[in-house]
Amino acid sequence: MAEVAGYDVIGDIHGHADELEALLRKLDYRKQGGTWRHPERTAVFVGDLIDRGPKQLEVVDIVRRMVEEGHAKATMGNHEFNAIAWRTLDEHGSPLREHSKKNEDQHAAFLAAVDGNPELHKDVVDWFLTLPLWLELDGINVIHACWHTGYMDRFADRLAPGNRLTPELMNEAARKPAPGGEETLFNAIEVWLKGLEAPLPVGEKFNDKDGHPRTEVRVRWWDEGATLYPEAAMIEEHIRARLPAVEIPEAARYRYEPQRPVFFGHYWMSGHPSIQSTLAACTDFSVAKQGKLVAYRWNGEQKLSNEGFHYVQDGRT
Ligand SMILES: [Mn+2]
Repeated sequence: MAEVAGYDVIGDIHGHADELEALLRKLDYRKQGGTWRHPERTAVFVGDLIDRGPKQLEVVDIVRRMVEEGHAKATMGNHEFNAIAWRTLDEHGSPLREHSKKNEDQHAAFLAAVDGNPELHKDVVDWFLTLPLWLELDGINVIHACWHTGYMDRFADRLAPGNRLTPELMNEAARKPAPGGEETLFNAIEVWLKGLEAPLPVGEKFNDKDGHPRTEVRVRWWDEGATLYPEAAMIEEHIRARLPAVEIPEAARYRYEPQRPVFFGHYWMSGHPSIQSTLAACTDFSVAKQGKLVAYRWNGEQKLSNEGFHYVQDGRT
């Protein structure tokens, strides 16, 4: 039998180091010389290591050691992207991500963890910038939110080797282009790291989980059959129930074409871990909202199944 790489794809951690260590232990990883490792397998992190949870730097340390010593790979989440933009200055000396109350609240747990230690803050954020935006591994694709080949075809050439951002690219990636202007790396990052969204029909709006008003809704990009708002919207049930049964715009429709499994996180799933389709699996089951920290243990199968999921909850296996 040909040797197949074994990957354990691990969902959004958001500062929950105890759950991460419990999950790694459950997957037969062991800590040796300060680094978690498995003798045969590689862990793959989908991003969103930070914000919200109680052990920000502990999570970064665990993952970074694994990556640097070759026991794991990791892609960038929107929270790492925002952390870079928070402390990167534009040509006028203003931060690329505005230091507003809302943005500060979202980043508070991480900022508290690096408070008083600007060198550590810089070191961690510099490492975030080395994380690839997506990974094409031996047999699987991995990205934080949405594998969008259209944007990859358009913008991959501009990225640093390994699909990485640079300080120069951050200027473009973090700044919204003028309305009606040509799309930039900003638009691609929005989709890759935050997901494909559709504007709601005129007059519709809702409040998100943090109470912020939204007029756009995330769509189930992995489901090519979902073309009407109530089918496509990733939204709480009571809001979905009142969405009009009209088609989402063409630009918000997308079909995942690569014939290999794709793993992602980001979507705050709840309940028992299950795949989206035999080619698509979300590994974010909301550990930061009393949910589960989830891994999909991939052994080379071309069709994913719910049997692949392993998880911990509240640090318990
Ligand atoms: Mn995310």
